[in-house]
Amino acid sequence: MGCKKFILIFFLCIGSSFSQSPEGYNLWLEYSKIQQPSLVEAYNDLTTSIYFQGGTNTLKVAKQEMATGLEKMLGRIPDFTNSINPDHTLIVTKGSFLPEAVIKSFEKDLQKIGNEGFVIKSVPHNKKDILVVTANNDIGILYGIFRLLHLIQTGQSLVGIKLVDAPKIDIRMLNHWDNLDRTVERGYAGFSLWNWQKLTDFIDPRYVDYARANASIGINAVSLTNVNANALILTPMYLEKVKALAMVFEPYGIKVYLTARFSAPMEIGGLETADPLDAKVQKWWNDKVREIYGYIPNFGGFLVKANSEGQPGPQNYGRNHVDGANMMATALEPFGGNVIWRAFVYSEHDPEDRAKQAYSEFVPFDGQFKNNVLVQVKNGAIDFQPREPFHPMFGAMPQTPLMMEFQITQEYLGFSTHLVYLPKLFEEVLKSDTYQKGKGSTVAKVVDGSLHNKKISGMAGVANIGTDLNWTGHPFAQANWYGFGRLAWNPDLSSDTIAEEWIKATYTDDEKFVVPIKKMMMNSREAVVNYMGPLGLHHIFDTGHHYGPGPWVGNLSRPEWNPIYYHKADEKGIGFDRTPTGSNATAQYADEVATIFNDPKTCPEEYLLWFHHLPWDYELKNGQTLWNGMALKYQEGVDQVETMIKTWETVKPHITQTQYKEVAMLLKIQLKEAKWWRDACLLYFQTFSKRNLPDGVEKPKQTLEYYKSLRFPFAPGIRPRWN
Ligand code: BDP
Repeated sequence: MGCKKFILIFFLCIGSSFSQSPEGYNLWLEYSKIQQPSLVEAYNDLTTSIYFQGGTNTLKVAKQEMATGLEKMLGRIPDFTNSINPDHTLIVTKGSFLPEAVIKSFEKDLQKIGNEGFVIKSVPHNKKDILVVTANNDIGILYGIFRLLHLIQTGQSLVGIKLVDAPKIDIRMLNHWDNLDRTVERGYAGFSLWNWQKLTDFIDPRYVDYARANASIGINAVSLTNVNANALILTPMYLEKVKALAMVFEPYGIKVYLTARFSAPMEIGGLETADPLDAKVQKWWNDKVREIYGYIPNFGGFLVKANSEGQPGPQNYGRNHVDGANMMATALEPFGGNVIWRAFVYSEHDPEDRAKQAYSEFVPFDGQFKNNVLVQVKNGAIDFQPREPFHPMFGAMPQTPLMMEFQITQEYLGFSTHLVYLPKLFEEVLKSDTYQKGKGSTVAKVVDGSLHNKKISGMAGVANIGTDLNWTGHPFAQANWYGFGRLAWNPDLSSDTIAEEWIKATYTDDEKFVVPIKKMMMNSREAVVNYMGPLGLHHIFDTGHHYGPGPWVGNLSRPEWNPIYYHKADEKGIGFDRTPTGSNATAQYADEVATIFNDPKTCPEEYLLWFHHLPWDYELKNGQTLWNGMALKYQEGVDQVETMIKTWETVKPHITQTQYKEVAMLLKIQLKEAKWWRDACLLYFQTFSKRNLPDGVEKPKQTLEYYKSLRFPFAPGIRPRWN
């Protein structure tokens, strides 16, 4: 596509992206009219005369965003000028163009904020206070504008403001598990946004809105395609299309990554091998990378799933992860690209506890990867469960940048019908102390690189975005996209703060809505843990699609795909012994952590059955037997959903009918499914415990046979076949 044509389409899209849209489409960028007259007046005073130093595409989109946002919120078209004059109330410009009179008050701030940070500060100028938004680079200005608009939308005072902010993590990335046929693996919000057939000529305005949403929370990288990759994405026909998307994203500071199928040299290159030590294979990757940069000069690099769940990789040729990753890193290095190599590996031929395998395979390679390789590690050692202890690899590879991989899409958390506020889960992991360099060695410090002075850092989230009108299926799942971005920007933020920001920007800042809804969101994660897998139970989902409970499943070809492998229930008790008397997975943690996990008396009860196989009569901290305590937890999860429903009813007056009804209906489904989980799991575990349900736990309405007979051949998100 010619550049001029592209720019024209691009700005047409920006225009159209702000038209009236169905509820939920605008995400946290609704820019609804500020109601309080005193606030409107104060914001109007500050934005009466705006000096906006424009120029580049990034600054153009920043200005456009500001114009739209201010007009919608304050009801007045803002007055921009591009030459400085004494009447200005707001100045937006890069640090190097700040007026002489104020430049001094920004010098120190600008030194602190790096390439992507920004400053929003009120300073005295010409006998009045003016507001200045500044940064070292254009992208910082865009981030600063988004933050300013957020502050206004959420009714915060700008008087005397001094906000100096910069991301703590370099690569803040969404991983889309989107297939070229537009199905989304583990996607519950419709089809893939990427309309490959219509690209390159048709640029869907949603691409722009997607980029706006990401930039507004600081996401600066996206991997477009499924980690179970199809090599065709690396062929010229698709690279043209990827280029069109990359050009839409570029002004928003977003780099495109692609998933690279390890066997691509054979599948699309006509070679007989994909052996990373073969000179022809190396040349193929070098040439391919050069070709990609010809299309996309700011290409980010490759995301690779290799030798995992049947995907090809270096081990097919007797080589290892270092050989594979470094081969690609060598090809990308001259262009500044990165390899993000996933550590999600486990093998059916390895009898070792699955929870131990990634650590065993990767940790010995510490220090051997090239500088532009990041190893991407899931938050826990199994697989995105409602609750897992932090992955033991965090902190254990001091010489290798470890990227965090969270799952925003709710594969194991009720799909897009369950309201679960995930930043609570993310925060729990990030705050966990690895003790790898003594007390205070949190996962957040490993991931942001500060614990071991890493040169590059990253956090990825498996996206929950699709073609649904509201992007994420469940309106509250938008908060998970939002919260992921905010934590990738600053992993030390609290999930509480993020929930409040999101509610205010998305719905209203009326405390009568904010307070109860924040409480509901904050409790929602524990509710899902309770009704799916309390006390450290994990991976007891039904096969393949992972929709609903299937703790009885034990007939799958690979042992570690069977729920019975994980809960190990028998007549004596339940749980996976990962202490030295069992798989000894605890030995992969620092001594301080292992000691706590090894003893059931000190092991936090939320991880009890993750690390211990305990008798049904084992006494919990609250004095209950394990069986009774577990049953009561399942009940508590159901009760918590009932409470969510009641809470939602109380806020009805504060939202529209449509908003109210949508969530009310979804909560009803959640309640039905929470009961399904409780009843199916308790009936099944009861066949081992041989004990009655304690008082307070509702009797199941169906038999175990009924729950076992349920089939869902068309549950969403499952791939029709493995690539
Ligand atoms: C599992 C998913 C599977 C993914 C895999 C991965 O069930 O669809 O391909 O993770 O992360 O949780 O590679």
